[in-house]
Amino acid sequence: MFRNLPLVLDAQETIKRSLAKSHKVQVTDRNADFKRKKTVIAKTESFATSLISTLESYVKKFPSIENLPPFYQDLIDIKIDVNSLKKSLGAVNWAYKTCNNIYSKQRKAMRKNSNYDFLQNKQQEIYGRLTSVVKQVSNELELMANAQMILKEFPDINDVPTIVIAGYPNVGKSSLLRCLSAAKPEVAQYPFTTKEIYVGHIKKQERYITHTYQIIDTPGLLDQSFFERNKIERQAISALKHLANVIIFLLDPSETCGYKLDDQLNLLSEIKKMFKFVDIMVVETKSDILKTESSNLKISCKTEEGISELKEKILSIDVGLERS
Ligand SMILES: Nc1nc2c(ncn2[C@@H]2O[C@H](COP(=O)(O)OP(=O)(O)OP(=O)(O)O)[C@@H](O)[C@H]2O)c(=O)[nH]1
Ligand SMILES: [Mg+2]
Repeated sequence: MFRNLPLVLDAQETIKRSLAKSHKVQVTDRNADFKRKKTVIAKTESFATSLISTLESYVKKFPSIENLPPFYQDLIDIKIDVNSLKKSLGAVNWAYKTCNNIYSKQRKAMRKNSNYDFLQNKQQEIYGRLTSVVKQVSNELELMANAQMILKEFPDINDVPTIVIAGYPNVGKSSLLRCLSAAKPEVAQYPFTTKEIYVGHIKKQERYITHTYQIIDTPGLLDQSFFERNKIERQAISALKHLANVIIFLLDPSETCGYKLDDQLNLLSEIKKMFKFVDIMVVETKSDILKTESSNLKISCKTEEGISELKEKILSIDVGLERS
C-alpha cells in the first residue's frame, strides 16, 4: 500500500539535489553580458523552485493519517510516534512556506536590478537563506524519512474475506499459514518468533471468477489485559479487531508450545468476549503429538492431517461477507 511513496531525503541531500539541478541550467543569448546575468537569475530560479516544490511534495504526498483505513491507523500508532510525526509534518510545511515567501520577495528584487554583482550577491543570499531554513528542519526530515521506511514495510491488506489466525505463542500459527498458502513467515521452536503481521492468500475458482481469501498470521498473545499488551501483541489485537471476518483460534493441547492448555483456553474466552460478533473456529494443532477427545478440528502441519478439511472450511466462507 505504501510501497510507492516518494522518498523523503535528509536536509543535506534535499539541498544537494536542487543545487545539482540548478547547475545544469543553461541560457542562450548572443550578448555575453545578458547571458551572464540571465544565467544567474535562471540558476537561482531553478534552485529555489526545485527546493520549494520538493518540500511541498514531502508534505502533500505524505499519506494523511486520518484518511487511512483503521488497521493502518492502529499500526502507525503502534509503530510510529504519531505526535512527533504530525509535528514534523508541520515543521516541514513551515519550511516550505518560509522558503516560498523568501524567494517570492527576493525574486522581485532580482528582476528589478540588472547589475551583475548585485545579482550574484542576491543569488548567494537566497541560497544561504533557503538552505538555512531547510537545515532548521533536518531532524524533522529525518523523522519523516524513518516513518516512511516503516510505512513501506506495512503489509498489503486487501478488501477480501479475511481469516486471522490467533493464539498463544509457539502453538503453530505461522506453520499453519505456511501450510495453507505460499507465504513464508518464520517458524521457530521458541515463542514470540512472529513480531509482525504476515499475509497469505488462498484462491477458489468458481466458473470464471477467482475468489481470494486473505489469511493473516499474527504475533502470539498471552492471557493478560489489553493494557499489559506490548506493541507486538497490539498488532495482533488490531488485526483481529479491524480485519477478521473469521478468526482461527489455535490451541496446542500437547503444550509443547510451553504454555498450559488452561491458559490458552482463558485467552480463547477473552477473545470470544472481545470479538462477540466474529465467527471463531477453534482448531487444535500438533495432532501428531497429541489428540484430545474434543469436537474441535484437529490438524498437524507435520503430517498435514486436517489441513485440507480446514482449507475447505475456509473456502466455504461466504465471499460476500461483510465485517460485522
Ligand atoms: N509436531 C508438530 N510441531 C509443530 C506443528 N506446528 C508447528 N510446530 C512446531 O511448533 C513450533 C512453533 O511453530 P510456529 O509456527 O513458529 O508457532 P507460532 O504460533 O507462529 O509461534 P509465535 O510466532 O512465536 O507466536 C515450531 O518448532 C514448529 O515446528 C505441528 O503440527 N506438529
Ligand atoms: Mg509465528
